[in-house]
Amino acid sequence: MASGTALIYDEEMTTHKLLWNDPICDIEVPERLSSSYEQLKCYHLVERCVRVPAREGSEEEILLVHSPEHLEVAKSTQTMDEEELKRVSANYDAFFFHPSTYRCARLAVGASLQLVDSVMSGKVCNGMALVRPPGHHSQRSAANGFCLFNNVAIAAEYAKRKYGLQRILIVDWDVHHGQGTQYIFEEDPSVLYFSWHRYEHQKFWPSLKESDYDAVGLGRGKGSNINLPWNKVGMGNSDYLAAFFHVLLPMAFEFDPELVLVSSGYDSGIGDPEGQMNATPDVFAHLTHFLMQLANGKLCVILEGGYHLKSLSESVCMTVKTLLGDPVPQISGEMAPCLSAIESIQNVRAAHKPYWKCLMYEDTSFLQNLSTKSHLLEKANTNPSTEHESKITSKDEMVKVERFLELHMKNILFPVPPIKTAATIESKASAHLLPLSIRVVKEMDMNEVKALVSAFYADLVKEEETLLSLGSMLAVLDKILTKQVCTGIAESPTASVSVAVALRHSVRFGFQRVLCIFVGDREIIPNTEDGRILMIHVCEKQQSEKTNSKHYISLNWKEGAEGNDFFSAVFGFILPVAYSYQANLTVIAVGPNKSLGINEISLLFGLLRGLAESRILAVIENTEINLMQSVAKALVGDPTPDFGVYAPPTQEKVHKIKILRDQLQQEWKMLQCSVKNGI
Ligand code: Q9C
Ligand code: ZN
Repeated sequence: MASGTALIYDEEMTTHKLLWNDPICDIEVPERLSSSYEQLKCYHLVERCVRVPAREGSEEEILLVHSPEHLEVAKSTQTMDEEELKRVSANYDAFFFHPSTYRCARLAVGASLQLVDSVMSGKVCNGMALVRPPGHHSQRSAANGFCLFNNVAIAAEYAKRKYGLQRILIVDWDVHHGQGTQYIFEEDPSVLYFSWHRYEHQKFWPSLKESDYDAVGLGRGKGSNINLPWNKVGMGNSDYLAAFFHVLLPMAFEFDPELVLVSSGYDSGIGDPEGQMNATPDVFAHLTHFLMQLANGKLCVILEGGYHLKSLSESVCMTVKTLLGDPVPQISGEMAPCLSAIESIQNVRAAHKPYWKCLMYEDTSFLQNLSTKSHLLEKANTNPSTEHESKITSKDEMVKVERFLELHMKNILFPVPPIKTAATIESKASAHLLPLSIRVVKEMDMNEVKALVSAFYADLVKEEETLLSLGSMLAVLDKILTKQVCTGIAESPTASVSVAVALRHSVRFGFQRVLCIFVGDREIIPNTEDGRILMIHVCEKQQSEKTNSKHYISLNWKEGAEGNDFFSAVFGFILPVAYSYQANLTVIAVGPNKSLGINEISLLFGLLRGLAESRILAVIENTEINLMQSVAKALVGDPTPDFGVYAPPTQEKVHKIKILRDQLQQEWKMLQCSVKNGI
């Protein structure tokens, strides 16, 4: 299996620059590239990547997407003087030519294709290309919005031709709408294009009607264009995560891409003068981490916008660090999407209902209440408790942002040891099946175990076998609690006993919020009343008399025969609750009568590595060798296995999730994805 992260950077792409005065274009500076690269060096990330050289994209490659006329105009600018360059530039909306622009744009295309080749050939698993000029506004016959050739669109077309790919996902997290990319693929069902963008009811550039949520694609491409317009500035981490949970991820997993390309603009990050949004650099680690769970990990990140140099470069570092497999930082800020974001999410889900099985039971009755489109809602959002503060405009605010980035990011980004996984291997048989990077630790001393356990579960001390397994679980857990490793696996003859002890021990050790996902039947129900434990119990039938309380949630779920309707539970419920809770340790346990398959459980592990700084304790009943192996792989960061043909969720299951959501969304706010039901 492929491993490693490619990094592509060529200093020559800093030679493209603005030669005259133009307040619209003067933010697209060469330092965007050089300062990002310097920051990567500073955090020692460059040396951990596989260096891949850029190359020039060929004319033939550019013509995959652009017209010969467009190519000729671009080519002709190489020998022009400043006056001529200015004249040609004026033919386009927000673009400038420099004599080196053509060469740089060809390098930007070539760099993107080198990245695709590195990933598709298996030389690396994923990677990032730092390129200028950017691409996503560029159209078949026009430069636009600082973009000459559409790097990502060419990369997608190239991957389709050269590798015969049938499904490519493009995620455009730049704060502007990549209308160029939309136009190129709007009739093409083999490319799923997702873009969120500052829109403000069409007031924000490029101010197009076709950037709204009802532009879903054309002809055979209907349903393969997803626009999520942001109608307010100030969107932050929770709004972006909600967009992933409730829009992108369910659709992306249903689509099941063979390759994921990111139009990676960081003008959607805090401090950016164009975007005016509030998302911090660490959110990009989470977005990257989610996308790494698709397409067997084949992920190509290609730079687009980003105009606040510090915010841009820190965000680039977060992205690359995550591609390398480092622990995902804990996200900052309150976890609740704002009303305007929820409204946009609800609208795009409704618009796509006809095209996606994951949305087939979506309630769209609210549509009748909207006399026309969303601009009527503009005034309706007055609930201050769920609204973000308005834009950052003052110098003071900018200084605050700078200081925040300076302090906050240093903490997160300074060399953290890569994820290490601890295990005590009981059965010799399983040892050779586990990844080599797993560190085997010694079991805890029996007397120590007895002393520890008797403090909260006195009865357990009597059984020798139980004590033995607790000894190995506690040894692993201690390595996690003391931050010597990130993740760990413990085998146990009785998962529910081990989990009960693990939870109590972690809380006693000082962890304030421990999330436990328990799959299967269980005997001991730990006390969750103090709120320091949040239990999500996934089992076939509700077991205890304990009804749903704030901190004990029973998710009665039996995987269908077809096998992957678990997505709706994961994205629609488990992840939103988990992110709302902001745990600092995750315990995932699999007991008897597990109601989920191995793939579902692996996915759960892969996704939950995004939480609690990737600290996870896995407790697995020791009869399950195959499961152990899959879980170990997921813990060390191997990509989630393929799910095969998409099986839609049943109405009954979707309904179940909806009921839970209605019941719990006041408490766990990331569950919100529609504006009715008491918000
Ligand atoms: N009144 C990228 O981020 N702004 N391009 C034009 C005209 C152009 C952004 C404003 C912004 C282009 C790649
Ligand atoms: Zn942009």
